[in-house]
Amino acid sequence: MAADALIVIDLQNDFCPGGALAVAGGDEVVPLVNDLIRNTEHVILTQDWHPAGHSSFASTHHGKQPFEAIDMPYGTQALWPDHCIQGSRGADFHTGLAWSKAELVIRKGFRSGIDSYSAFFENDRLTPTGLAGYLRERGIGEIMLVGLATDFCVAYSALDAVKQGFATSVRLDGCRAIDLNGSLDAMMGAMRDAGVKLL
Ligand code: VGL
Ligand code: ZN
Repeated sequence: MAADALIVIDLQNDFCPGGALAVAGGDEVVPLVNDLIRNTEHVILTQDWHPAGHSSFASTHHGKQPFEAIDMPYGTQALWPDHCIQGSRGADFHTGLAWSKAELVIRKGFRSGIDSYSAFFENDRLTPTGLAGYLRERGIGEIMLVGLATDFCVAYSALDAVKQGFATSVRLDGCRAIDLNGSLDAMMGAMRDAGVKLL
């Protein structure tokens, strides 16, 4: 049976080939995601949405390169190329994505000093985006996740979703990974252990 809601994570130009933080094959998932959109009652999108000079950008930190890490007050933060800057073309949804059915777009990562991988909580794991409340208030209990990237925003969202009590599945063929320092294996294991249904 289809989930009540499909949550499409960060299917944006900057995460697709040619984008600033391109995920290999990121654009390949679009046809499947569009099918799932068509066949799911409620559709929610997330949009990575950073101000220029965001603290997750390597360029913000003197002497740091993309894919290095720094210590932030809330823990370790990976550093990325500048990406998904608010209002830029890179932050737009992939042109082929059938986004217009979406009932909600959750923007995240808009605070300069903190990143947000998960659709539910910022990277301090404490500051809510409002998505859990939205789903509960609408009586949505079962969700399916697809999008980019498997081992960052999709996995963090899935882990928070189960923690928040939602029956959560990830359609892996609707996702593509960054795989930084073994992150894909680590996050697949974490999702499995947490009770995320991996399809
Ligand atoms: C993401 C790194 C930085 C993601 C977003 O969507 O997985 N990864 N910002
Ligand atoms: Zn980001």
